[in-house]
Amino acid sequence: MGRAFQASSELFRRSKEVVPGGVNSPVRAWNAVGGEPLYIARADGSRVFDEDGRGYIDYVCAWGPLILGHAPRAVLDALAEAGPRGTGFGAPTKGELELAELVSARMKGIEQLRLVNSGTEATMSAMRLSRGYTGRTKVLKFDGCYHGHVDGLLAKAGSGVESLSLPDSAGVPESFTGETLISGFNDVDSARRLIAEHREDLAAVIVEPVCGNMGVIPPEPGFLEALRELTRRYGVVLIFDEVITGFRVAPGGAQERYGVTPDLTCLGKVLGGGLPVGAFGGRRDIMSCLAPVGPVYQAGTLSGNPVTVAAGLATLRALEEKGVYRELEEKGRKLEEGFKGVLSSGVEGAVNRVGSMLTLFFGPDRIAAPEDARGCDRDRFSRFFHGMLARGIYLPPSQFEAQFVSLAHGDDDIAATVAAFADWAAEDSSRR
Ligand code: KE4
Repeated sequence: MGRAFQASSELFRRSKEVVPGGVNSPVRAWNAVGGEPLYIARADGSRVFDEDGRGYIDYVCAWGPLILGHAPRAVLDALAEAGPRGTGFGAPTKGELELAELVSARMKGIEQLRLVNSGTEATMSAMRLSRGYTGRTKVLKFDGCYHGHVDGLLAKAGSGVESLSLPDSAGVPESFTGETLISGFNDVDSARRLIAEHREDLAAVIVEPVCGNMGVIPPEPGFLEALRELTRRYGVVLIFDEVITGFRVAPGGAQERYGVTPDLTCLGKVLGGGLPVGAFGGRRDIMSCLAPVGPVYQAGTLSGNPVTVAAGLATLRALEEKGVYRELEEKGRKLEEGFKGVLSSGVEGAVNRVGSMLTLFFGPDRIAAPEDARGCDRDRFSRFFHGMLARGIYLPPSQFEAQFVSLAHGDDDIAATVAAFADWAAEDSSRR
């Protein structure tokens, strides 16, 4: 890295001595786009600042949680108030009750909620709960959807998409993914066949209602409705993994936006306002199978941590302000239209957007399923990533991630981002 990134480069060199790959989560290493990661020293509103003092308009937003923007006053005030009262008790608190009541009021499918500490913990627990409730063992997931690093869900399609899956990570025994089926995302016929064929021992279907982990891929009309009808018909638990979409694409998440109510919902990210959090919740008859009421065990030392809960309550209450979701929608639309304007000048690609989460894909002009995204021009995305970084725009370091717009992103940020894309596109095209 050049002088401009000297501090980050030195920190990265040191980190690799004591942290695997120098990072605490693989995507942060920038392997998908090359180069060395920036070390972020601080952030404010729509911007992050690296250890070399350079500022960037940020569209990672900590991978989704920071829907209000960085260091919002409401959350900082809540933390300043909660911290001095104690950073943890390992006991029930009024705050966790208020958070559960607030989530239940927003998502009518959630009659009861259990707080945990990550999205992975939420999906892992929802899977075990579904198996305990139904007495069945298999789970169906969708190609391209990611639900955290749960052993049984780190699975890839076997010989054909409709065969039992194979481990997608070292360290996961075949027996752990042997109960996992994989269908095509937005492929109703595939889902129908698999659910009907395995209905006797299928415990749950888990889906990202908007696929956010192949870049943003919205559900085709009828896809979620079909999953709802099929799972209801065979007594299979329908789980919406709303770790990204929860409180992001509508006040009540994707289940509100698309009008499909799952049996269980997994949450994270926005729910904690940037602090470590996860949650799973849903139908009372299913949730009552959880310890200490029922036989399905699940626990967590830091579940419902009072400081995290304070940040989450402040975030969700700020999202109750009138017009907030219209504002998020408008900001997302402006960025999408700006990107499309540049694409129309001769850059091959597409933009998928749902609310304030979007992805600019290079290559195909329509991305309707994960296999379309796999056909993207990843080299061009890498050049785009670095070209935008050089122009002061900090994007997710992978073609297969969502860009997030927050309430802190102003029209000037969006205009500067579009101008940077246009400037890079002209430069990149002249090189080809
Ligand atoms: P965590 O365990 O990382 O809190 O959540 C796992 C998870 C579950 N479900 C969905 C739909 C998710 O997107 C995630 C995690 N998202 C990734 C980014 N796409 C987090 C970034 C990372 O892994 O560092």
